[in-house]
Amino acid sequence: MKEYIRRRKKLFEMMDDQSMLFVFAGDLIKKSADATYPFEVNRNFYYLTGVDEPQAVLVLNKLNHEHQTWLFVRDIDPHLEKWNGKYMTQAQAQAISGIDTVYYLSQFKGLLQQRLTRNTIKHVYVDSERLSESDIQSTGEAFAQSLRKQWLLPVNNAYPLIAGLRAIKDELEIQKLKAAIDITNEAFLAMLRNTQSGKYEYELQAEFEYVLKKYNSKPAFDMIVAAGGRACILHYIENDQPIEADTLILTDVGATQAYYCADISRTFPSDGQFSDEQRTLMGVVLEAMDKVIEACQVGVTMAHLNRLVIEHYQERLVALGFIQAASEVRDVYYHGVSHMLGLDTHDVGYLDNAPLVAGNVITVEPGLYFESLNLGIRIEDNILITDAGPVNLSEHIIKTPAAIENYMQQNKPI
Ligand SMILES: [Mn+2]
Repeated sequence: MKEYIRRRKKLFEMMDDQSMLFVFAGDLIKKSADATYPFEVNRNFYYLTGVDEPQAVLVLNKLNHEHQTWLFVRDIDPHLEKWNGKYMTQAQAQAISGIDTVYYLSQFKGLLQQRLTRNTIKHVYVDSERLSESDIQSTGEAFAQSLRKQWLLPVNNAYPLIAGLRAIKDELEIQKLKAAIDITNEAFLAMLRNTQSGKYEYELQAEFEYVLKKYNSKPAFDMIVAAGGRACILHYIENDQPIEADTLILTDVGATQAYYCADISRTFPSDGQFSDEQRTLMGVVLEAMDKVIEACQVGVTMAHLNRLVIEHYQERLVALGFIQAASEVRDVYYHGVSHMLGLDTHDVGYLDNAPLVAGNVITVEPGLYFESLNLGIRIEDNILITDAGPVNLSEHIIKTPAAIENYMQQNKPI
């Protein structure tokens, strides 16, 4: 709760005086007939409140340099509660978010009108990431429009301000990320123990998801279990093919903890043993990885990190004879090496060519994809940037051929 208060305070400090800022939790989305998709809270809203409740609205008021915070939650509907479960009460919302003034949504329009007619508000910020689809306004853009038209107010986008804050993780966020990574590790090992050629890719997926469910965790994204040449498709998520003998299996997986996402890739052999060629290429990727992680220092850009991978591949792959010319690297490595990580797997807050700062958490995920050799390798760790250098949050998840072979030999499927 203290963290949410601290985050809102930082946001207040970025707002102009005589302004209001709106962030919407978002709403349930219809699936079919009377079914909806599971609710996914706007992560900006969650970041600022800790509240995970459809239709809720956060309003920051900055008036004469004073900070006033409002939170709106759904009016209790005893009939719908019998069907869909209890709504969050004002007291619960208060306890989670640390916001003293919690209203019901039915009071939203009246309070807004009251405040705006006093003519003291000069600026409005609206988070355009996800605006409410509820009956406050038919769409969020309509809400912003009505503020412009009806009240002649300049409306700024709050999204970049919040994204900027989210880019720098606080202690609680690091804890959640570590917890997500630990669950991912356990679930990854469950996959390893159950790996055998002849099985289907989705059988490994089932092992992974079973462990997540035991922790009441959810996958951070559609997981990838790609054996053989299918690993060359970067976002292969069908996972529906049988695993061939003596092939590599590329897995790109992540658990969540309170919405914080792990994003881990590991590559391992279908029958517990790497071939010489597979081992050599694994080595090339792991060397790239070490170079990049070492370079994860304050002030460095992601573009620079990616150049390190490409230069390493140019040198090593030519020397080893896997490619003839340095220019061919782009045929076997065709994605970036890093992205931000946090409440979203591809997290917000990184501006192109911006230098990394302390508190950023990024992935390091070099890969190599040789369709001609029927294999793809990706290895991915999650790195915290600090003033004292990189901290590899997923260092304990085994990744070298020796460690993986050892584990698989000692934990063969029954
Ligand atoms: Mn990733």
